[in-house]
Amino acid sequence: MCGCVAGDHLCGLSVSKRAFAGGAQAHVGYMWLPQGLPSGVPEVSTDAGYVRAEYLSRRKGLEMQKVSRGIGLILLAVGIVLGGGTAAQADNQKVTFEITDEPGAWFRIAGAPINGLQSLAIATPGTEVVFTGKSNTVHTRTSLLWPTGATNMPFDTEPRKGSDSLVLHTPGLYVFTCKIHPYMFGAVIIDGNGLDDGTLELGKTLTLVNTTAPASISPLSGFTLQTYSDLAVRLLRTFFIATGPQRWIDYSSPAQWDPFKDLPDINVTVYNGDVPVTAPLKFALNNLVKLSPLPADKAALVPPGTPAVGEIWVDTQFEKTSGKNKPGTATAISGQTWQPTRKVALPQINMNNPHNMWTDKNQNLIYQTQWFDSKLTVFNRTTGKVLNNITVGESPAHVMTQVGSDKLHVTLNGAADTKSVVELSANAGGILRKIDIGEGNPHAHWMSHDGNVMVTPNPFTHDSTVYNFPNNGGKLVGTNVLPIAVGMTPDSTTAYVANLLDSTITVIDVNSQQKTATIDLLKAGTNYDPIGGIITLPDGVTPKGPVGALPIQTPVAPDGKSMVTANTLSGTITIVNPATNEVVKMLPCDPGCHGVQYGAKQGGGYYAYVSSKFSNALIVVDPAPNGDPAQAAIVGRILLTSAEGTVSDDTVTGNPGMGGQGILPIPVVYNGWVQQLPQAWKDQLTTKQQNPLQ
Ligand SMILES: [Cu+2]
Repeated sequence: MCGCVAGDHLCGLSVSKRAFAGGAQAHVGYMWLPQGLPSGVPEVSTDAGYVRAEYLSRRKGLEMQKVSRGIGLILLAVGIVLGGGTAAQADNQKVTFEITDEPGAWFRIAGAPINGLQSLAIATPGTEVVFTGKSNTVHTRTSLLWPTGATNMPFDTEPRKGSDSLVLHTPGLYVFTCKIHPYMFGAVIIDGNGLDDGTLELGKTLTLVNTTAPASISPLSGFTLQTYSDLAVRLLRTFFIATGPQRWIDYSSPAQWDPFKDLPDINVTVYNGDVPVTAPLKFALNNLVKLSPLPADKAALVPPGTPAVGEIWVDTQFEKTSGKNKPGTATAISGQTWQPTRKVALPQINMNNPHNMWTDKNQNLIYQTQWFDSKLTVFNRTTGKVLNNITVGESPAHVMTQVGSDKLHVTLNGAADTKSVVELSANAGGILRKIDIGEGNPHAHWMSHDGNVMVTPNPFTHDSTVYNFPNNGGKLVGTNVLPIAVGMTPDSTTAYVANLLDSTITVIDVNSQQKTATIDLLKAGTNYDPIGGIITLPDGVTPKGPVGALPIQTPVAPDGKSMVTANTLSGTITIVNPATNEVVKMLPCDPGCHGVQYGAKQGGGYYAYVSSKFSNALIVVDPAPNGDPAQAAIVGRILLTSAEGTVSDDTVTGNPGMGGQGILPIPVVYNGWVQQLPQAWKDQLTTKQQNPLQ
C-alpha cells in the first residue's frame, strides 16, 4: 500500500498528511517537514558569512505535527458507470494518476480517457488513489481542495518522481495539484449516492488548502466554500478547461470557441446551504451562478496601432511539434509587423516545456529554462541555433541576468535543499555556484537594477528571500500562501510578491527587508462575492471589481508608473499604481492568464505583454496612457500560431501557439539593463526610455 521508493526518508510517512503551508495546527510552516525527519535538509548553511540567524530564528519554536497513520482498508470492487458513459476509469476501487509532462494531461488517469476526461475520476468511498511518475522532473502531489472534514485530507508529498497513494472515503470533490507547477490538476469525485444515478455529487462544502493556514499568513483562513458558489464553480470550470486542450481558445480556428467541448452529458449536484441543486454539468459551469462572461472575442485579434521596438519572445510552452516527444516552442513576434518571425522547438535536444527566458546584455542569446526537466538551454536569438544545454537541477523555472556582471541566476523550483538558485557565468559559460537562499523551491525571482539584490518567492514556505549579493546572505520575509512571482520598482526600493493561492501581493521594503503592506486582489466581500459571484469586466453590468484571483507574474514598469498582474483563475489583468499600491484597473484576459513583461513602444512609453496558458493569443496592454495606470487599456491581441514566413526548426503538430507563459521583449528595457544595451539598440529608444528614472 505504501508506494514509496526504497531509501526515501519519508517512506514510513508516504501516505501521511502533512499540513499544507504549516496548516492550521502548525507554526508558520518552515519546510513542511515533520520534526525528526530532516535528512537532506541541512539545518545550518555552510556558506561563509551567511546571515544565518535570520533563517534559524524562524525555525525556533517550530512545531510540526506528524499526522501519519497507516491506512489499511479492504477495498471493494465497484463499477463507475455514469449516465451511460464511464467518465473515467477506476478499476477495482483504485484510480491511478500518471504524472506526465504532457499539456493538459499532467495527472493522467491510467487507461484511455473517455469523453475527454483524462484527469477526472469518478469513484466510490474507499477508493485508493495512486500517483505514479512519468515526468522528467519532480512533482508534489498536493491537495488543492477537498470535501470539508474529509478523512485523510489534506494530502501532500515532497517533490519526487516516485509513487504515492492514499484512500478517499468522504463523498465530494477532491482536486490535487503540484506545488511546483500549480496548474497540474487531477480530480476525483467520490460519489456517496452510487454511480448509477447519472449525477455527480460534489458535496456540501469544500475546503481550499490555503484556508487551513493560520490567519497570519492567509486572509482566507477558515473560509469554507459551499459548492453552490461562484468560486467553487469557477474552480471546477478552470479544472475542465486546463485538463482538456480541446477546450482551450484557438484564435486561429474559424470555429466558435466551446469551453465545454466533449464534456459528458451528466448532471451535477451542488449545495446551497443544505439544499441540493441539480443541474446539467455544462449548465452548471456557465449559468448556475452568475459567472462573468468568458472572454475570447476573436474580433479582438488586432495588432496595436503603434509598433514596438524590437521583438517579443513568448514561451508557447504547450505547442507540440513532430520532431520531439516533449512539448514547447519559443515564438518570436516582430514588434513592427506583429507577425511571428520564428519558432524554436529544438527537437535535437527534445526541449521540454520551455517556461521562461532572458538574454545577455548584447541581446544575442536566449536563455531558456525547461521547467519540466533539469536543463537551461542557450540558443542564438537570430538563428535559433542551440548553443548549450546545461544541467542545472530539478525544474529550473526562471532566469535573469545580473546587471553589471551579466551573470545568470536560475531558480530551481524542484530543489528541496536551500541551495536552490544556480549562478552561471556571463553568456552561460558554466555553473559558478549554488546560492543558499534559506529555502528551497523558488519560482519567479527578480533582480535589482544595480545587481545587488535578488528577491525570490518561496512557494512551499510562504516567504520570500531578500538576498544581498555584496553580503552574500539574505533575510526571509513572510508572505501569504504559495508566493510565486516577484516584481520590483525600477529604483529597487520596493519588491512585490504575488501569492498565488491567497490572491494577494506582499509589498516588501527592499532596504529594510521588511514587509510593509499586502495588496488584496480578491477583496472578497467587497469587490468579489465568492458565493454570489460576478467578477465584473469593464463592459460588465455590476459596478464591482477590480478582482484578480490566483495572481502570477507581476512586473513593475521600467518607469515605475504601473504594475501589471496576470490572474489565472479570474482570467483578468489587474493594474496597480505603485505610487499608492492601489488596484486601479481590471482588464479581461484569457483562461490561464499567466505571464507579463514590459517592452519599449516605438517613440516612447511601454507596452505590457500578457500571455495565457489556455489560449494562443498574446495580449498587448498600454499600461499607463497619459501616465495614468487607471486608464490602462488593451490595445492589441496577437496570434501566436505560425504564419507565412515564420521560420522554424520543426513542424507544429498540436496545440498551435498554446501555453503562453514566459515573455521576453527584446531589447530588455528595465532600469539597469537598458543602460547596458549596445548602441544600435539604444538608438531605437527615446532618451527617456534609455534613462527611465530621469
Ligand atoms: Cu510539478
